[in-house]
Amino acid sequence: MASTNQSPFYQKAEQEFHEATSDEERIACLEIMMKEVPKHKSSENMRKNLTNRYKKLKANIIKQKKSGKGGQAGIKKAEMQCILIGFSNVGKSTIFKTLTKQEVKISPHPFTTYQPQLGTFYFEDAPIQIIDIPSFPNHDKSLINSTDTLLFVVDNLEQIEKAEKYIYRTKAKVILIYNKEDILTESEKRKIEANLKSKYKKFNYIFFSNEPSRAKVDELIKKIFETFPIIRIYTKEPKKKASKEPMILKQNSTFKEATEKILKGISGKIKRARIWGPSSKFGGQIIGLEHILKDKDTIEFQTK
Ligand SMILES: Nc1nc2c(ncn2[C@@H]2O[C@H](COP(=O)(O)OP(=O)(O)O)[C@@H](O)[C@H]2O)c(=O)[nH]1
Ligand SMILES: [Mg+2]
Repeated sequence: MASTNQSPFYQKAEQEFHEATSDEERIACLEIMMKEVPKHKSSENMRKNLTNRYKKLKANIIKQKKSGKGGQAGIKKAEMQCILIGFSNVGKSTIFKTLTKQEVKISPHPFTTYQPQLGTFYFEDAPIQIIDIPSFPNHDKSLINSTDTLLFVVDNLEQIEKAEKYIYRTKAKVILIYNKEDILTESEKRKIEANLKSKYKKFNYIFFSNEPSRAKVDELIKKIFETFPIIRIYTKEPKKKASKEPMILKQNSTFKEATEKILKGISGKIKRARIWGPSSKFGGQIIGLEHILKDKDTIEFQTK
């Protein structure tokens, strides 16, 4: 396909098409190319060619979905997962980089993020997975519908309603990140805040920017952590210190469930178990298998 005389967007999309590693990515590139290619007669063949490729790829994806692939294909979902969503150029990839300290492709080109980018950040000692996915309308629907928490990034209020059709089906919790706080005047910010508090009451929101203070980053991470219905449980061996990394369990899990997560079948072999922390009456209290755990408990047990 001759790409000389094409727009810079076309050329960039074409280059990214050739470097693409997934059909989703190729489709996103082709969509830009189809939009950018001139509509006059001399490029008719080129348009046909693009449309044919596009249709083939779409058909491929539908076939894959039917055969049970799809969902979080290729992604090992962590116990706590959040996904950055929003329109292009609102600053999603920049937030990804702020949180994970990991490089991603950031550019003023509107469709830079084709493929989900995976990263991790920590709340205290608990790892949280974050994914940067393509912007609306090229977002990954199955990821949005299957994740725990959506980080919905906007840089103006109109985007909230425009995005409604993309997220209304999800069961995930949503945090609204009003980004680019740095370019807002105090009075603009006050107006936005008033709107968020009246019209968009349902959203848990935070203002953010590409140069956030440490306190701001911590505030965002805490907000995200609080959306997950989980508890962190530390384990220890008698006379030793507790584990550094907690195990992550669903809220209201029992001691039995915690031990089973460590090793299947082990709960039947427990001789004596003790607990420290929020669910204990006193440090070192002896508990039974059905004891309900709380966030930040430490458990210790001996087996027969
Ligand atoms: N002023 C300002 N610009 C930002 C901010 N965050 C990102 N940008 C710029 O917005 C553009 C798009 O950012 P990017 O993270 O790639 O957006 P994405 O398309 O949502 O992933 C880039 O030029 C960034 O430098 C911010 O907080 N303030
Ligand atoms: Mg991006």
